[in-house]
Amino acid sequence: MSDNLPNNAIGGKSFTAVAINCAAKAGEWIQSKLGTITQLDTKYSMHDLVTEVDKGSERMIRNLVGTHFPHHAFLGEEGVEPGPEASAKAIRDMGDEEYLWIVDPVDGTTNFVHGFPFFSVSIALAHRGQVIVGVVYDPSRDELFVAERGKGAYVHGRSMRVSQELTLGQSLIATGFPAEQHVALPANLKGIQALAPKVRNLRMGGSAALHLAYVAAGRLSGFWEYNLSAWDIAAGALLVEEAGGRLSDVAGEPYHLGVRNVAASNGHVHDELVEELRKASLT
Ligand code: 2AM
Ligand code: CA
Repeated sequence: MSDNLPNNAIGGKSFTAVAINCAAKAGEWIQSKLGTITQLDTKYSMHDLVTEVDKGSERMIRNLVGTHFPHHAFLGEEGVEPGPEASAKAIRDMGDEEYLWIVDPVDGTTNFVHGFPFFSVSIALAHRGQVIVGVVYDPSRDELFVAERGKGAYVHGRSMRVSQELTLGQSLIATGFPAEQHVALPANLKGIQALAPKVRNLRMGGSAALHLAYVAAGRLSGFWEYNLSAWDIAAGALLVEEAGGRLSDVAGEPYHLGVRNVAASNGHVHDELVEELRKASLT
């Protein structure tokens, strides 16, 4: 964070401290609700699930952020109409706010509903379109990933660095199945077909934010996914950058809050990853 940004507000808590507090509180609460889901609603499609826990977690984070920073803007997944057009419009409308909190209260809702322990709370703070704080919390493993622009990335206080693999052949790469079936799913399947024989192996964990945190932590060499929203990516994007990795859209163009098709890596394998995705898209 640059020195001319006001770092404190009510109660003297820094942006990062509030983000950590929100993620930890919400994460602890969603973990306590694991296995209790009785009512399941679908949003955009049968693949797009939402529960009372998503909504409750977002409410909790919104209230806490609002207490400390009442003049900051807030963009949460559950506050936006379902579907890719509405989420793209939301970030177009709000992306330039002076301070914008970008929140996914449960990233990996499908996993949460099924009790598959790979979901997270993702909280980012952007200053005029640039992410300055990113926190991803995995309550199943009690792992808190934190990055502040210019100050590095940390998991439970330990500095994180991306992995060292130099080629796709040495790489463990993750992706995700997009819910949108007409454009994004076929595009992703082409990418999977192209990359599967070229990488050490592929993983599809089901939480984009956590996959990005794993790239930052050096547990994955890279990650790509189509049709994500700002709240899936923003916090993890800063984690990857501050851990020394690279982030772009799948065509290799620089990351910004409006990017929906994302590629992230340890940097070394980035060009190769993007090139394979580009070639696959032409098939
Ligand atoms: P979510 O659980 O917050 O919806 C899984 O591949 C990743 O895609 C998750 O991060 C998931 O986030 C995200 N995702 C984006 N759009 C989705 C949708 N319509 N349905 C399910 N997952 C979606
Ligand atoms: Ca979500």
